[in-house]
Amino acid sequence: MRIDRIEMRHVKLVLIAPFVTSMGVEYDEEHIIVRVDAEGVTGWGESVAEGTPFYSYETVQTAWHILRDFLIPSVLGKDIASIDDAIALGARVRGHRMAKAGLEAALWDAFAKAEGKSLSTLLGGTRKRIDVGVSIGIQPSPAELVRKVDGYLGEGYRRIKIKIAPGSDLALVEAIRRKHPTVPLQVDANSAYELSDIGIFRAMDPYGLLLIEQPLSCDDIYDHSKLQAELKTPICLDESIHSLADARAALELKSCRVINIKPGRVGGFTESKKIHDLCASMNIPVWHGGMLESGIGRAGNVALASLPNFTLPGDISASKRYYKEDIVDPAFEVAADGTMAVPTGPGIGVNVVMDRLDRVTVRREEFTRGKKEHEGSY
Ligand code: OSB
Ligand code: MG
Repeated sequence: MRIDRIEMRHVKLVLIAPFVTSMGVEYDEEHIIVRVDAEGVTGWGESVAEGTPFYSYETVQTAWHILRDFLIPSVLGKDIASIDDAIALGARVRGHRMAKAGLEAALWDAFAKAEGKSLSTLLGGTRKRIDVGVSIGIQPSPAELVRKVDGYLGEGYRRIKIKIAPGSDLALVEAIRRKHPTVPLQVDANSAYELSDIGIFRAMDPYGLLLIEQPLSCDDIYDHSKLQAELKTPICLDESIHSLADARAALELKSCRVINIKPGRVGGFTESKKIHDLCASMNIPVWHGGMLESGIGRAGNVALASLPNFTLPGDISASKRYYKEDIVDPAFEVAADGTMAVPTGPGIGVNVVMDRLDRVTVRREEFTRGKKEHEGSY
């Protein structure tokens, strides 16, 4: 498929409520939407690099630079026979996985549409519906958190994840467990603790959590193995896993018993599938993480989460949980049974609503056969 044109948009989406984690407060989400036009087909992808380097070292600005100056020129105007071809062309770029994943996602959508297949089918998905959970930011009080949990359980969500940070941890778990002794519950520390904080995790161990997500440093695998050896509760790694090699190291070292897959964090759907397959072969469950994506990124997440070893509910919630209005139609919805339909139409299976996309675009640049054609501010 000849890559005729690529467009990038820096978008800024206002969250319906601030999202508070151990990394700080987010009021809006900045991402890059990538559009690829190839032989009459249009593919869409979303790079989940954020406005700030607090979750990952990548930001919208670094991803923009890497896409504009290296990744887009590596494929533009070329005849790409497969996604693996495109990956090989950009492979000299080290790291910058969120930048790579945004372009790769747009190519997957374009290839799927060219073949008239859904992205789920092209990725090897086997489910028509996926189980979804919800990731709740740190609330002003345990009582407020329990109210939020009640609301989401009422909407059908199949599992609750709460963010924790030193000083806002055990009491939150206790408060939820008092009211909901058996509801599937997990915590996410986003790397806020050290091995010397093991007492907190020992104290959480009796509460039957599904897992403890990324308790220790974002680049650690070794200390997590020491922590996991002391706990009944499975550790799940998020930030520490950037590749198949990281996943293998973590599993061989027994640093975790579950892995959270986010295509942006690992460089795209192709690497995600490899991690999924490795975990399946080792009887390690995976689940799909989230980066507060718009409907474009969310569609890709839903498709990937339809693969068979995504056996735990993902951080893939309804569009309206994040944004007043999604930029795709139809918006993503959660049914009363806590499941979400996997789109069946070609590619991502949802339509990008152009006037809504225009309204959230703060910068746009387009490239045609290696030339920068237009750069504009909205
Ligand atoms: O650690 O999983 C995380 C959002 C931004 C950055 C990191 C994380 C998250 C979430 C939100 O937990 C998940 C979602 O999209 O619902
Ligand atoms: Mg996480």
